Amino acid sequence: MKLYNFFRSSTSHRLRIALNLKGIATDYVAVDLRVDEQLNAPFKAVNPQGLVPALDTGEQLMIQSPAIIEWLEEKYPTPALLPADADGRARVRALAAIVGCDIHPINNRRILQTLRKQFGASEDAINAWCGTWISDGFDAYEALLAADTQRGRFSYGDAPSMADVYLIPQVESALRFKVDMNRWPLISAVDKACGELAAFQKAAPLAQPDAG
Ligand SMILES: N[C@@H](CCC(=O)N[C@@H](CS)C(=O)NCC(=O)O)C(=O)O
Repeated sequence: MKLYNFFRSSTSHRLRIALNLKGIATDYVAVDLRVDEQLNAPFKAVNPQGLVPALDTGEQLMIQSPAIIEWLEEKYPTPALLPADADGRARVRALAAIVGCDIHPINNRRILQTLRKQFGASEDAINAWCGTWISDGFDAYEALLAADTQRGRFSYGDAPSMADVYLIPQVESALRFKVDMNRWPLISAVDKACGELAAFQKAAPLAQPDAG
């Protein structure tokens, strides 16, 4: 399989974590967002949306990290990234959606470029924008962790789940935008637990061949 991605992209990062947890090796194809390579014709032929990641399985070209991660879960069910029961699955998907639907999309590169170019936002303003939406989502995520009477070492129980797959890249991005993580001790503890696992270490931005 060929994985089109960029080391610092958090949606690429989440897919790398899921692939590693499932033990699936891929060929790394770097798409350099710093020079807008995602908008060039060769990559647009892979993903007409001009967004990473994309996964070429040899049989299908797949886009949209949530769809690919759900596909991985169905196709390679072990180890499971979703709980066995419907209530648990709804909980894990809700945690993942806080990041995937409500934090990441409004802090994405093209949104920030529009704020800079069309609305004249300074880098301080950009950091404040990202900090606002990260804090909003992390406050809720932390509250949900705090209310979990069965809380384990990870976002849901004692094994990494789809929620962690989404959360950890967002923590990485929060640090990049100079957000103080001390405000969320439970999220920070989950980040630490994940950071001890090879699947997360190997997926980290700085461990990728295009890091720089
Ligand atoms: N919903 C998409 C979002 C993908 C996405 O936004 N990717 C970002 C990197 S994290 C990207 O390619 N940005 C390029 C740009 O904004 O021009 C997914 O989860 O795959």
